[in-house]
Parts: sequence; C-alpha cells; structure tokens
Amino acid sequence: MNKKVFRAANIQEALATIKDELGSEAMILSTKKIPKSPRDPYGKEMFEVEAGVNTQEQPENDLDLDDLKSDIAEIKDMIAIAGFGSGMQSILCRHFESVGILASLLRSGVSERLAAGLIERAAESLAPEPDQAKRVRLLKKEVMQLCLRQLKIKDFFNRDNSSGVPHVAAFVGPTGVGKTTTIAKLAAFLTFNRKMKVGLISIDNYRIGAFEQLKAYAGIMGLVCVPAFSGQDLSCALDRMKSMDMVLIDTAGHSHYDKEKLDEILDLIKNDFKISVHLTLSVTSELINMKEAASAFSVFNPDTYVFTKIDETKRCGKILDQVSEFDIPVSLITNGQKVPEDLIVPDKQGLLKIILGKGPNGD
Ligand SMILES: Nc1nc2c(ncn2[C@@H]2O[C@H](COP(=O)(O)OP(=O)(O)OP(=O)(O)O)[C@@H](O)[C@H]2O)c(=O)[nH]1
Ligand SMILES: [Mg+2]
Repeated sequence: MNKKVFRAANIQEALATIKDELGSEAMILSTKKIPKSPRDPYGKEMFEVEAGVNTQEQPENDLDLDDLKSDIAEIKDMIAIAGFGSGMQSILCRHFESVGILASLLRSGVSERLAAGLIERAAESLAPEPDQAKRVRLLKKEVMQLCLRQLKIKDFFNRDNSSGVPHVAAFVGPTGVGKTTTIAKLAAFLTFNRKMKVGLISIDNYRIGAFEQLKAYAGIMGLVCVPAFSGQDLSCALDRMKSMDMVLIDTAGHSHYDKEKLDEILDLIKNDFKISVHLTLSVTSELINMKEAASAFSVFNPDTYVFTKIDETKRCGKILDQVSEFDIPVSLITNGQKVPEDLIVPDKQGLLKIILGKGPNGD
C-alpha cells in the first residue's frame, strides 16, 4: 500500500488534497489534531490525516467487497462531518471510531452540541479496546444506550375509567402544527382500537371554521362534539361528558410570542378543571423555534409532547434535542395527513428509530 500523511487546516481541505494526489480509491487510515506550537504566535492548529491507496493489482475475486463498501461509507461520513463546525472535526480527531455514528446523528438533525456530548460521554465510559472494529461497535452501542436513556415516553391515553370520571386532555401548541387533526386521529384510535367512550370539545373561538373542522371528524365517527368559549361553557360541556372515558379538548393555535392569547387559553383550561396538557410541536420547525415554543408553552406545565409531521422531514433528530432540554415524555407522533391512520403511539426503540431516520418514513 502506498501511504502518505497529509496536513491541512481542516478535514475538508485534507480530503480534497488526498483525492487529488491519491485518487478516489484512497482509504483513510488515521486522523489526529496537531495543536499549534506555543513557540509560534502565528501558528494554527492543523489536522493530520494518514491515507493510503492499494498499489498492487488484485484479481477481481480477491477484492473484499464488504471492506470496500465500509471504506466508501467511512469517506462519505467524513465528508458529511466536514460540512459541520470545527468542533465536529475535533471530535473525529479524538475519537475516529465515532465517524459512522457521529455522521448518522448529524445527518438525522441532532444538534452538533448534543451529538458531541453523546460521543464524548460514550467514549469516556468505554474501557480501552485495541481492536478498531470492536471499538466502533462498542461506541455505537453505548451512544444508542445513552439516547434511549434520554428518551422518555408515556402512553398517556391508555387509561381505564375506574375512577368514574373522564380523563380530560387539552392539546396546545403553535398555529397549524396539527392539533385538530391529531385529536381526530386519537379520538378514532381510542374509540375503535381501545374501545373507549370519547367526547370532543373545541375551545377554538379564534379561527373561523375551527369548530366545524372538529365537528366534521366527530360526525364521521359518531362522537359528541361541543364548542366551549367560556369557563361556564366548558363546565357545562364537561358535565355533559361525565360518562365518557376520555374528553379531548382542541385549542386555538397561537404564536408562542403572543403571551396574551396563551394566557387566555391558560385561564380557561387551568381554571377549576383537572385537565392534562399535551404540547403539540411540528418537527418541520427549526429546532430554535421548537425550543422557544416549548419555553413559552411551559406556563401550561405540559404533561406530554406530541410531535407531528415526521413524514415531512428526514431530520427528526430534533426530537432528541427537545426531550433532552425539556424533561417531558413523548405520548404521540404523527406521520401524515390521513385520519385516522397516521398516528403512532411510540415505544422507546421505535422512537429512536424515527429519530435516526429509520422509522416508518426513514430510509
Ligand atoms: N404531512 C403532515 N401533515 C399534517 C400532519 N398532521 C396535520 N397535518 C396537516 O397540517 C395542516 C394543519 O392541521 P390542523 O390539524 O388544522 O392544525 P392545527 O394545529 O389544529 O391548526 P390551528 O388550529 O390553525 O392552530 C393540515 O393540512 C393537516 O392535514 C402530519 O402528521 N403530517
Ligand atoms: Mg386547529
């Protein structure tokens, strides 16, 4: 094998030089970071990559296709990581065995900060292991374990009616995230799959046609659906539904910056009633917007998260960031516009698959 060491200011530059000099067949053998020299005030830290290319012609049937595939995958992963911040390249230099799992996390939309933290923590907890392939496997397993530990799920809508009073659940969240549609899906699931008696209430007096939208779904399923626009209305509506197992309340979507509107909903549902709150967020939003929304809606003290529209993005890693930042379990996921089909009551493993893009809509 013809081996050569390359130095460059970043991994992207090193990869470009390797490709130029050794061609696209080149394999990465190792990487390391060279700190800047304390004696040179103008010096910069550099990345050192050792690469090699096979010089001997091998008969075709000698080629190990699996090795070749994994080398190509590794180079693709490195190129993907090179597109992120220099912090990621530095992780790679310290823990080169993380290349595959780090690229998967970043590709699936997990933030750089969280991905780096997971790799560091996993690497720290592992005992030294000389076998590179085994090290890769152990690290990947440890990162998966850490992710699973961070994920919290709660099958919130799986309740019996032994208490004799219905459980009342309100869905809150920004505009257009899918609250009404999710309620329709959940109502159908609870009615037909879990054989529960379900009633619907809309307190959305803001958007024209909002009540009619919910009532149309209720009509198809043969469920009771009533509007309630004041505390007194709500009290009457809940009284009417006291023989139900579950009452689902649809609220008006508002911008999380509109504190006044959020307070109006809060005043209504957090009055004298015992109502659980489910914060509905669309994963098509930027992570920063999801975090800001979760902060603004934290006045409701949400019991669970509902993440919608996972079918519209391949970057569901945001869910992992969101649950790591706010300690709220996930109760439901929605993956399409079809009512009632596109609803998932996730378990931990299933949710992790969705996050890593290997779920119902992953690759
Ligand atoms: N692709 C996709 N679309 C969805 C999903 N859930 C809801 N939608 C669509 O999102 C749009 C808004 O849904 P709504 O249920 O009206 O949203 P909302 O949160 O009640 O909206 P407001 O009441 O106006 O705040 C509709 O076109 C739905 O079909 C989903 O999981 N995937
Ligand atoms: Mg709505």
